[in-house]
Amino acid sequence: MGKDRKGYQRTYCGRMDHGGCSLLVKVEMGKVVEILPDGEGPLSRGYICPKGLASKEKLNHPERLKRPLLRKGPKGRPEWEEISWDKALDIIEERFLGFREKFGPESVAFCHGMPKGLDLFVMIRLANLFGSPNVVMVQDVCHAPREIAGLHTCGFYPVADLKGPARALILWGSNLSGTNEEGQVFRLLSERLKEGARLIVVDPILHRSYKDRLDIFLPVNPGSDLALALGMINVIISKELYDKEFVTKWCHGFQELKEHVRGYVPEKVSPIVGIPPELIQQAAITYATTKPAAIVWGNAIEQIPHNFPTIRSLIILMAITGNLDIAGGNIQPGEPNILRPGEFVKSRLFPEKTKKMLNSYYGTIPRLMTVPPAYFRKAVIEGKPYKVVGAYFQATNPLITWADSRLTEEALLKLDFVVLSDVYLTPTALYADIVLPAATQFEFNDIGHYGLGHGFILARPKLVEPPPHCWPDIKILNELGRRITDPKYWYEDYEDLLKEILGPAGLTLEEFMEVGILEGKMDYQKYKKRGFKTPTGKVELYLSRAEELGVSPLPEYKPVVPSDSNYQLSMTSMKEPLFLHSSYRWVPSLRKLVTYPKALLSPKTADLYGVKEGDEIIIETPYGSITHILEINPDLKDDVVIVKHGWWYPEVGSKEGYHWKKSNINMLTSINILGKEFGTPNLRGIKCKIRKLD
Ligand SMILES: Nc1nc2c(c(=O)[nH]1)N[C@H]1C(S)=C(S)[C@@H](COP(=O)(O)OP(=O)(O)OC[C@H]3O[C@@H](n4cnc5c(=O)[nH]c(N)nc54)[C@H](O)[C@@H]3O)O[C@H]1N2
Ligand SMILES: Nc1nc2c(c(=O)[nH]1)N[C@H]1C(S)=C(S)[C@@H](COP(=O)(O)OP(=O)(O)OC[C@H]3O[C@@H](n4cnc5c(=O)[nH]c(N)nc54)[C@H](O)[C@@H]3O)O[C@H]1N2
Ligand code: SF4
Ligand SMILES: [Mo]
Repeated sequence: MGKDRKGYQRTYCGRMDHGGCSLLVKVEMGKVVEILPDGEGPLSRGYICPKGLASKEKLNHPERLKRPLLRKGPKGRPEWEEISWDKALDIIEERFLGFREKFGPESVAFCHGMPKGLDLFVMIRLANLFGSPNVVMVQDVCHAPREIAGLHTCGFYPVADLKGPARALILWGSNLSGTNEEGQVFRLLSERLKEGARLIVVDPILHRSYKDRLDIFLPVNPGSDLALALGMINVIISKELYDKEFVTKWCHGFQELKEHVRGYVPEKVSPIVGIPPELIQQAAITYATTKPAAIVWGNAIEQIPHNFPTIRSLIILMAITGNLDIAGGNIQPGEPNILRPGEFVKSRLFPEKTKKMLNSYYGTIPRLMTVPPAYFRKAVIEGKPYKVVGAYFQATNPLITWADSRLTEEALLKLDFVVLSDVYLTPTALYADIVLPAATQFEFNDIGHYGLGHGFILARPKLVEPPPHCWPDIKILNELGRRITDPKYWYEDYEDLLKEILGPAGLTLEEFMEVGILEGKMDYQKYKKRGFKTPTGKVELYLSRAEELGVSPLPEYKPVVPSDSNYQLSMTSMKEPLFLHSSYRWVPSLRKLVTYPKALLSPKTADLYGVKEGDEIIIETPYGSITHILEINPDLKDDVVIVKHGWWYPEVGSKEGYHWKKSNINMLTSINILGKEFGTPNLRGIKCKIRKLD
């Protein structure tokens, strides 16, 4: 990477979504003054979004956190005293070691939001060395279901090969143009479409970016994707469109599957999913007969309690059509030759971890490596299965982002001691005892995409100094590690942690920052040599270990939410394309583009409820109510409300608690129904009603 184009330096975008676009950054007088797209970016090829362009505004924001803060008033109130780093670390050390002594190491939880950089893995290392099995993460609604359902079904996590020669693509509950989900920058999908690949969209809404390039739109009822997939499997098998050779040689339980899906003919599935049977047939035929084809999947398939069978049904589609592990299908990218995450986090020093994790008491599925937030809060509030009294939150805003914000508030109030690191004071930070000011993208050397299964890691070099008292999370954790765990696993200089990872590649940190990207070797159809990594060595259409895992061997559709005549609409969510979750509503140029939280309705549904574009509407579920501004969208299915996720109001100020309840979608969600496998609550397809605010 290094210097390029007359004083611009190259880096990869980070901490604005999963990251991946290459940026050219101009630094003057120690400040980032300009960011441009980089035409030579291997993933983005000249693409950049407004978030990437605006990322420099975070650095010099007047209200950025600049000093460690110690609580002086009651929780929820912004009453603080500025303290030194030494004092902050002394207090954290004393409290965490005190808890370990009194209640055991598991009484301290380490909580992380969306993975942003190497800090997540350093946090897991700290938790392991401290002896706490409880790293709490949003993985219950984000990626763990896909990865682990993949491991149990075909032995790997199958991601769409957008660099390959796909001739058909299904965007299944993924808004790639707005989210660049799974590190798949939208530019790659656009290139495949330009080459003539066919496009099928499965989503209650048809976003503008796909309209001109679309072949088939399946406007699915929120939460019913499993029924749709089973209907498509039925069509593919009954019309004998499956890949007979692959199925015979490499699939376990095809006969059982064939019998099982007889019950899911398109006519029967149609009223559940709200799509005409002919369209289900047409989509199934297109996908099965246009090879290679890839499914690009998003959060919608996993933010539901029945995510395990839903994801399995999609992997079954990939398998029976012969699209698994082929170029242009759904693949397992090879990883670059770097230190493996398990070694980096020192998991071998904590062999009893999985047995001790809070979720193991609820019988979640093996291989889930982080604790679902639902079980963490139950432990804090009820003391079951054991007490959790301390927590360290890093790069997360759970009061807004975890399902059931009321329960999160209760847990935050109940915890004896809360530490939180962020770049800005958030609603959650108002409940912390100590707030730590973090350095962020551009201000320290970081590695992007490590351990995410995307087949590459990206260099994010330090380009400017952070404000004098802001520390990179990696440095904070390194210092804490030296104090509360065996110091021999930590360093004088926290950058040695990055060097550990690069060791096997034979690269120094400087060399890696120069190279920019390390990619694994692409190798298809690996199963031909060594089979699939499952108990039967085949893709398990029928799960051979179902009984032992306590799950059904074939994906079965059962409605999750009973119908309720008081709540006739179905609510679901999507991300704001111009913000990351709850982050950056305080970045001026982005906020100018999206001033209010908006909820979407179709014209017909809006008419039915007597509401107009621009009205402030109340959205109510059995769990709570919030308001959003109404936007009417003709491409949204009737009777569905899409509510944008992540809203609070930084401009209102911390004294007013940022009005964090007012428009926060997770005031409308609950953990009363949780999926057994991953402890996932329902975020897609929640019964609700709306009315105009008087
Ligand atoms: N209803 C509903 N709920 C959802 C979702 C949904 O679709 N619907 N989506 C879910 C998903 S997929 C996810 S991943 C989660 C996300 O949940 P979170 O990860 O909790 O959400 P973020 O808003 O990304 O929180 C990140 C915080 O990190 C801070 N931050 C940014 N950079 C840094 C840094 O360098 N260091 C530190 N210490 N902090 C930093 C930001 O300021 C922000 O406050 O939300 C989940 N919740
Ligand atoms: N701009 C931006 N980019 C992001 C993020 C962000 O917050 N903002 N977050 C990052 C993270 S952590 C993640 S996990 C990814 C998520 O990336 P995506 O999965 O693409 O994100 P979402 O917007 O949650 O959902 C995608 C689509 O699902 C549709 N949908 C809603 N309910 C259903 C349903 O029941 N079935 C189907 N089939 N579709 C449904 C929505 O209308 C939306 O178009 O994005 C990453 N990138
Ligand atoms: S799409 Fe994502 S990686 Fe690309 S510039 Fe925008 S925020 Fe950064
Ligand atoms: Mo996510």
